[in-house]
Amino acid sequence: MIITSVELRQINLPLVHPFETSFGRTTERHILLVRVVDHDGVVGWGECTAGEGPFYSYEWVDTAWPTLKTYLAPMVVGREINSAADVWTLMRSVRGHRMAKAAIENAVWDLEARALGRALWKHLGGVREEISCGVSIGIQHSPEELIEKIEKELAAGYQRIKIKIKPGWDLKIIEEVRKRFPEIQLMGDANSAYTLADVPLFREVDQFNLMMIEQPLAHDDIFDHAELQKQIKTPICLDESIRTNADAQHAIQLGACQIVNLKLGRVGGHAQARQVETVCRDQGIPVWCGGMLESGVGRAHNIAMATLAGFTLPGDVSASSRYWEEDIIDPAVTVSPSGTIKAPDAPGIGFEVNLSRIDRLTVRKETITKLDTAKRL
Ligand code: OSB
Ligand code: MG
Repeated sequence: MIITSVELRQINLPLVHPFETSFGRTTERHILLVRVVDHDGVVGWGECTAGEGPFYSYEWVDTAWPTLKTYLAPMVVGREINSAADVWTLMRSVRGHRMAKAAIENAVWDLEARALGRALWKHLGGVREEISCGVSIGIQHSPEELIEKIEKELAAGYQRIKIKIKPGWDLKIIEEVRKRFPEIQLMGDANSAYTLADVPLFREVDQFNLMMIEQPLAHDDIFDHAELQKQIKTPICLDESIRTNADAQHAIQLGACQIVNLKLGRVGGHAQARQVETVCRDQGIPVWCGGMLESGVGRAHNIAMATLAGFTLPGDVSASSRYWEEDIIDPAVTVSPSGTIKAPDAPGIGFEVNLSRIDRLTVRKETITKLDTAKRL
């Protein structure tokens, strides 16, 4: 196939409820969408999971945009591509910027699957027709508010509850939630808010039987997590620290984690995600699908990824209505009363992308074609 154009768009989409983590609060998402078109006019969509600022990772919308425009899109446009799995290689001279790379590569995966008339999840090698879902609940104003939210999500059927923690919103909160819900699958996500000086705190957390504690220490650390894991019983799950399959290999080998949160954008797209999934599965490390407050396009890609064999735990992929008044795909993503999402049968990501709604939400747009590429390179 030959990609004839790459269109970048930014849409701004307010969240139904603000989302607060140890690194900040988000009220409106700035979402970078990528639309690719091939020589037959087949279209594919990808979403960049970079945030509104460089807080979860150094990547954010304003690093991803120029990286895509000036470097990544010109590397892909006009080239003969055998398969979407080869897009990564075309972009290999760019270091890092995995969320930007994932946005364009995933768009090509969607396009390729549509051209073949196949559901993306099947094209990727997925093995399950429905995925298990949990929710990630941000830091609230009070424990009562948190407990109320948990009640609501459990009633909706979600299989696992993740609460965000930070210094001052940790042990006491976990204790209260556990007291109220003694049996549920419960976990905490610290987003790197702690250090090894907090070992005593995590030893206290051990008594509350959490499924796992996610990314307690530095965003780029593996070594200290291994030290912490030696001193606590609660399984450590790594998120931010796992950017490559080598990271996953090293973390597993060192004993830095027993579980991996796999995020499609963080690792650089479907081809890289499959490699991380393979490394983990080969070594008996369960993975689950992380979320980045995605719009429907990114959510649909997450659903496809989460059908791979290694995704044996409920992920942070939940219903569109938890995030948006109205999603940009049709139908919106819905969750069954038993907390599952059915992988769609339609070609590509399997949802219709609502272009007229996207047009209305677009705050900037740029198209890279072969002509521009010839000028630039
Ligand atoms: O650490 O998993 C995280 C959202 C933004 C950035 C980082 C994280 C999250 C979430 C939300 O936990 C998951 C979701 O519901 O999309
Ligand atoms: Mg996390």
